[in-house]
Amino acid sequence: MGGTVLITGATAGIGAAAARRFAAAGWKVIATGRRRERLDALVAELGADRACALTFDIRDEAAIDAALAGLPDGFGDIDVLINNAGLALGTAPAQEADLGQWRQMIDTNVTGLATITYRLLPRLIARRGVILNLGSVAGTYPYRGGNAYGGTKAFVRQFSLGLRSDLHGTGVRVTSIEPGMVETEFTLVRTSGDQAVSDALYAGASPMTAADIAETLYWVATQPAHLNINSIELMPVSQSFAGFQVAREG
Ligand code: NDP
Ligand code: 8X3
Repeated sequence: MGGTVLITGATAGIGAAAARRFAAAGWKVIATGRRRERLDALVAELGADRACALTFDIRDEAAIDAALAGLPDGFGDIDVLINNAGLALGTAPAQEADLGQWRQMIDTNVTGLATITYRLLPRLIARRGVILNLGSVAGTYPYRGGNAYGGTKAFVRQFSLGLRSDLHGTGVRVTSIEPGMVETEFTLVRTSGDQAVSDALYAGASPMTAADIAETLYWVATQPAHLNINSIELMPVSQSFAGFQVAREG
């Protein structure tokens, strides 16, 4: 059972958990990210016959191309693409935000995701494969400080639906996976390494775990070939919605 899955952002969090979940079920895993030492450790853990690493920054189109051209023998027939690499940077309102951080989120979460998807489409079509895109509840529900991050995830959701339409008749399945709060390095990255803020956010909230999302990814990827899950939104029980706000004069 199983095929070959390429997971972007497999050095941490959801991507690393997905690599372990698919490998445990007998899949071959192509793990990608920027941090080479983490990818090497993951490959050593999963076994070099089961896993390989491609080190690149997903914002770098030439690096993506070079990495894919260097795929080792036995890993070229990609059945599942998990577009997971991504990040949020900052929590400031738009008028106080850092434009460089907005650009990095857009370049990573939007342009990088679209680029690697485009490059892998021929292989995925040839395999009647599966594309799983990591969106977020932030792409549907606005919250203060979510600005550009939420915008990138709205792109992921709509891009996923558009791919479904374009790939009609190819047998390729596409799903937008839209989690709420998952405890990973996400908040550490968002706060430029503030462990105390990250710990405080998750404390007492029983957030979802990376393994929860990995299980969902695995479940979606292994549905029968005639069945497409268009989107999945999932949250910890402790997280829900707040209302509108009204600014009054005077
Ligand atoms: P982590 O910070 O734990 O992992 C993020 C991964 O993305 C890392 O492996 C990182 O690898 C990779 N990545 C980031 N920037 C780049 C880049 N420029 N090039 C290549 N890889 C990159 O976060 P999560 O596991 O939580 O996040 C995974 C996905 O899930 C993201 O798309 C995120 O938006 C989404 N998500 C997360 C939620 C959460 O609450 N945690 C909720 C909803 C969605 P490296 O740094 O080694 O390059
Ligand atoms: C991040 C989800 O709930 O932290 O994508 O905004 S949340």
